[in-house]
Amino acid sequence: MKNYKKHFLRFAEERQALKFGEFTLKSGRISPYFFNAGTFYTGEALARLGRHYADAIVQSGIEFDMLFGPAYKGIPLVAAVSVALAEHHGRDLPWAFNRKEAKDHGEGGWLVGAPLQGRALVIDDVITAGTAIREVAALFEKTEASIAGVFVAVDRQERGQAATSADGKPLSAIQEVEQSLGVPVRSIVSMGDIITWLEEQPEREADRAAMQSYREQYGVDD
Ligand code: OMP
Repeated sequence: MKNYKKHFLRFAEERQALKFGEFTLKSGRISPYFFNAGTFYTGEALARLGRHYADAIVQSGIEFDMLFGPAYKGIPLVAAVSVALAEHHGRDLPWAFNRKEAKDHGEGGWLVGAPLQGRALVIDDVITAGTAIREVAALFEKTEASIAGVFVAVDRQERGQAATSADGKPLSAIQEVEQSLGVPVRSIVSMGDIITWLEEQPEREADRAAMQSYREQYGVDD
């Protein structure tokens, strides 16, 4: 596993963003781990998080003209990533986010920030079933802009609703989104990375075993 992934996992655990235990997901599944992007709530933590995303985004090679953060969790993330790309990678790009409730006074509308133009990289926290990201795709249909790709912190690599690959294997929710939207979806780390990281720490065998059995029940392979 690459060093930047390890650094990110250590940082996420330090901030208690990554936790092991028993958590009920939006899907109703009971998960042995949870990633909560809401815990990066100091200036320093958010700045570091932004740098982690920015480094991984640059490494991914995805090409884009602007950044977009879906309400609500994507809003601080897209701001932090925009700052990190400008300060650490010399890429000063426009960024925008949506309101969940469109405003009917003042400047009005559902979009805040840069006009949606060109290829937008969507920044979000986690994809489990892909529901949230499909809502973003519906928003983009009303605009001239296109989605260049989606970048999240954690790909949970859970099985999607129905689709299978050409060889009949189940697709993950992210793979389903990639197929239906026709864009790359990338993450800083995946569930597979978290398992590998736990394997390297023998004292954490119980967490690793719980992760593995969840993966066998709901997951897809790397
Ligand atoms: P989907 O819309 O099903 O892809 O779920 C993504 C959302 O689930 C995230 O935006 C969170 O609200 C929530 N979530 C987490 O934040 N962290 C997790 O580890 C798991 C979930 C989840 O409920 O699946």
